[in-house]
Amino acid sequence: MPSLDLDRLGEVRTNWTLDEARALNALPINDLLYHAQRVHRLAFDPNRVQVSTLLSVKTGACPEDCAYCPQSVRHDTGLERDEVLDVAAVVAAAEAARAGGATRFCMGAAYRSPKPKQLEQVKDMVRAVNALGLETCATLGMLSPGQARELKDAGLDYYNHNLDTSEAFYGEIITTRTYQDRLDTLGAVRDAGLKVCCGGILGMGESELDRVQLLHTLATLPAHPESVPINQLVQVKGTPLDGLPPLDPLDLVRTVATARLLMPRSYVRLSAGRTEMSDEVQALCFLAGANSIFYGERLLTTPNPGRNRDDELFARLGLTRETAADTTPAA
Ligand code: SAM
Ligand code: DTB
Ligand code: SF4
Repeated sequence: MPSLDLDRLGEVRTNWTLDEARALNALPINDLLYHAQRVHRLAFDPNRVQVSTLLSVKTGACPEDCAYCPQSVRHDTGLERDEVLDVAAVVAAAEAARAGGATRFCMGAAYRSPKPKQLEQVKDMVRAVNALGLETCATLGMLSPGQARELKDAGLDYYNHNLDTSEAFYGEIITTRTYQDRLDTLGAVRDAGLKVCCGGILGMGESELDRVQLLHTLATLPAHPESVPINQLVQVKGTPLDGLPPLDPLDLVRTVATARLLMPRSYVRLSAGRTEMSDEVQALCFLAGANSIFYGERLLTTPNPGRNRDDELFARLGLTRETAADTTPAA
């Protein structure tokens, strides 16, 4: 075990060694949670949580073979293929999200990478959602540097593109694009001046080392992603990963805490999979430094705890939602 300088935790570093990351993840849970919560408090209000709402603007028939995903054309999940939504439908959903209290609206499309016409459609959506005073995020698959710049120019705030797992385990999950393709998209997004939202999925049969390697890769990018979604696999019938043994909830908590320690100023989002989590597990994740969730009835194609359920949870835990005033820079 390398010597870990626990007093230095809280500094933003991109030179973590894998051994340091492994040692953090392996701390006794009380030490891990103590340091994660201590570090969380250096940069954030510990009782405030940012909330985003998702909308699938183009669902299903995706050519990629991601083993977890209900939208892949390779898996028979019974999901209807939908045409791209029109701007009016997107605006209506964004208005409902804003009225419900979300500060960011994330538009997802089941693309390998957007075609020029598809990018124009999303740019129109971004302009319309921005005009409502919401932050915007999009997740459309791989982007070229030029496409990333076009989205930035249209006013997009964040781009979500996940590494999903470690480079070593990645080949077990996706064969139709490489880890390097993902890193290249992340580089294009960063260079365009967009904020980066990048994380992964737990519970796909990966090892603890895979989880730590994923976090280590994220934390040693040239700059930390502003937002790090930690998804728990939502098992969907018809996908190859359906029926895997469930993730140990304490492994989820450890991953959140290690993400908090490695990327002290990033938002760590407790993302997919919350319908399967108890209030107590979610409370431990917030203690471990998670400070963002998806809010609303649906993720992209699968259910999410509804707003009422989450309002009850927040009341039970004494948490409050970030408001637009928290996220809008003072003029
Ligand atoms: N097609 C684009 C892409 O993959 O980049 C954007 C949409 S894709 C659905 C966005 C992310 O959702 C994936 O990278 C994956 O991390 C997550 N995701 C998809 N299906 C999931 C599932 N069943 N459980 C948990 N996360 C999932
Ligand atoms: C992320 O990391 N998780 C979200 C968002 N980014 C796009 C998506 C979760 C999708 C869960 C499966 C579904 O609803 O289709
Ligand atoms: Fe397609 Fe994205 Fe699903 Fe992979 S995760 S199959 S790229 S929609």
